Amino acid sequence: MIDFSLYLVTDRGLSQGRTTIDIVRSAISGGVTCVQLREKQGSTREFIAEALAIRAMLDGLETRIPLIINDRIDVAMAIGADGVHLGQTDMHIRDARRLAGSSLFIGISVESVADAFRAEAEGADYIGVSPVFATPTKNDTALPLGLEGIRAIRAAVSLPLVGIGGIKVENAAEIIRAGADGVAVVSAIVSASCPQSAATALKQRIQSARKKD
Ligand code: TZP
Ligand code: MG
Repeated sequence: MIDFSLYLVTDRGLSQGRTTIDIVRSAISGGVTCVQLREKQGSTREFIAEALAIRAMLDGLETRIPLIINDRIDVAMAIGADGVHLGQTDMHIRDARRLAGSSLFIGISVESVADAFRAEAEGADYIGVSPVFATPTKNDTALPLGLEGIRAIRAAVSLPLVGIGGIKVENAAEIIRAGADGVAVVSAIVSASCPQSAATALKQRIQSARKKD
């Protein structure tokens, strides 16, 4: 089972000139537990080359950190990733499952309770509640679901659940207290001057929110 506590989603456009692999390495040393490589530009070959480099870096670490590929099940399968993360307009989970069988964890972003029910019925392994808060990082999101959305989806399904969208150190604890198993962030880590310290601060909020359960 994947530890979704602090889930880093990459974005080269927000990396301020630093490489994705350096950001991922720094963020892991601060406590990131799971990494999603999200590449919206560039060729398939470039995506695969980057994914392989990150996979090799992760394989050299003492702690096993899972690598999940955004959107592209072909890339995920080609590089032996741990999983693929799909959106509501990507391949249906049942089709992804037909291709990947049990070789990949399959996650999906859900924008409503109905999406979450469907994801569970179709065999998703985890869901992302998307977006929890408004965010400038992604401009085609549904309306923010808020903490109420996390609570409603938590009550509806038993799948592991992460919140994504507008999550920062200041509001990370609320996401956990609303019932999420983890928080997924882009800019809070990718754009931070020190991704390691940003991850440490987030992780600390997540862990203390759990202790107060
Ligand atoms: N999916 C829903 S919101 C989002 C994605 C990829 C972007 C989240 O970015 P940030 O910077 O953590 O708000
Ligand atoms: Mg997608």
